Amino acid sequence: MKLYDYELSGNCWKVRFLLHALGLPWETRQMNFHPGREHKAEWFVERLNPLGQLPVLEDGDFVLRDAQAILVYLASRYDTGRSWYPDDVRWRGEIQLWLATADEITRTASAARLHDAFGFEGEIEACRRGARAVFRVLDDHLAERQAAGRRWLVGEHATLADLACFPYAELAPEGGIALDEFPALRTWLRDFRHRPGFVGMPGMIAPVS
Ligand SMILES: N[C@@H](CCC(=O)N[C@@H](CS)C(=O)NCC(=O)O)C(=O)O
Repeated sequence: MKLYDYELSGNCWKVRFLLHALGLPWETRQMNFHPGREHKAEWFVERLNPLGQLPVLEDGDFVLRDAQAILVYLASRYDTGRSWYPDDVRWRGEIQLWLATADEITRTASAARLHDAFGFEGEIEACRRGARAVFRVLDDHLAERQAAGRRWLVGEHATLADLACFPYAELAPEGGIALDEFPALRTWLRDFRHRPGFVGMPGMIAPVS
């Protein structure tokens, strides 16, 4: 398996996390995302992702783009314990909802981070506003769950829903989005960081166990 990867990308991080969690061997093709913009190179766009985005996974001759799609594929194919993407159809429906939410977090919080930390252009205030709106939805949901004694977005244990939403919520302060007004979200982030087997990202302070 080969992952077209960028170390500082939250979407690549979630895929690396699952590859580690499932104990799968893989090789990495480090892409010069910044400043090289290698994800927009002709060879990459023509052969791997017409959208010019990371991550992309190759599993033999199977090529898949989009972090959420890759998570579903890896969990469905390789998670023999059916833990990350449980078979229960209602849970799957709910997980799908949070996978779509993760994309909304990328569109807003990740764009704000790219603006602040990488100097990308963009409507920074609109991105921050959008991120706060989606974090409000997450925080309200998690507050209800926590009041009922549950820690995770869906079901009884961490699933792809949590993994998909985690990275760009964790990295939101790098885009100038403070998380003080989202206490349930911050509790959930802490709980996820402290799960056994947590895999961090370069530059991140390791969780104290
Ligand atoms: N829906 C896609 C979004 C991927 C995405 O936005 N990737 C970023 C890196 S984290 C990227 O390649 N951005 C460059 C661009 O959109 O032009 C996914 O989840 O994989």
